[in-house]
Amino acid sequence: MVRTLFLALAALLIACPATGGGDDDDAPAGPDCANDADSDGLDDCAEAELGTDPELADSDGDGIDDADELDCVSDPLDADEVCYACGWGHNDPGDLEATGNQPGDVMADVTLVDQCGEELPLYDLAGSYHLLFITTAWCGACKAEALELEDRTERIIEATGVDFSYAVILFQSLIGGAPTVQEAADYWYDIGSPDYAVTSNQAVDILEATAYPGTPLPGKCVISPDMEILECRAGHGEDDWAADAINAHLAR
Ligand SMILES: [Ca+2]
Ligand SMILES: [Ca+2]
Ligand SMILES: [Ca+2]
Ligand SMILES: [Ca+2]
Repeated sequence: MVRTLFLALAALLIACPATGGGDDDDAPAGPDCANDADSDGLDDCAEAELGTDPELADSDGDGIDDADELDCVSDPLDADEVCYACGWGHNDPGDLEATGNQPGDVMADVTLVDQCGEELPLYDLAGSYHLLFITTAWCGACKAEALELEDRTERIIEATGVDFSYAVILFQSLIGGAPTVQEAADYWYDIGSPDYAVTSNQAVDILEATAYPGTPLPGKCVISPDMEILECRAGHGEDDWAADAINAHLAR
């Protein structure tokens, strides 16, 4: 939905004249592309195209102005959708359907809670490649490996040329039960406050959603921009194979 809005806005900005009205006196009066009546950062012409209220800065009344919602990839016409505190986009295209948990399948939209304490449906990671680093809060060796993930990110981007990120998913707490919100935040801090998502999967359904059986730790699954599982592996080690999996997907 939001991506559609972005495309509409981009097309609009190309199509819109710099000033409204034009030279044709017979043309009906339309929105004024040079005017931003509600001072929300979107001109009246853009608001007409998007369907937002040109007289109201916050069309859906969720506390965030229309232009700010577009900037953070959030729907300005859905009061239930606001900017993520951690800055993710609401990237779920809305048309993905889970098909299974094996390579080649579109995986299920499991619910995560990020390091900012907010729910992050997995499908909001759509639009770019990810390696899901699936582990537990108690696995110290996994946490030591996670310290390397930012460096590995750079190498994988260099080897593939695509937008790529890790996402850490905890499926057990320090004492082996379901992970807590605070444990994801603590884990994120302990591994150097990286830019990528560090999450808890409190429903512990990530293991059903992928081919990774939960042992040995950590599990690793490479996911396409359309949430297709490309490959899963288990255990410690370098992740150069992830770049190979992405390049194989690109070559299809
Ligand atoms: Ca406006
Ligand atoms: Ca508005
Ligand atoms: Ca709003
Ligand atoms: Ca909204």
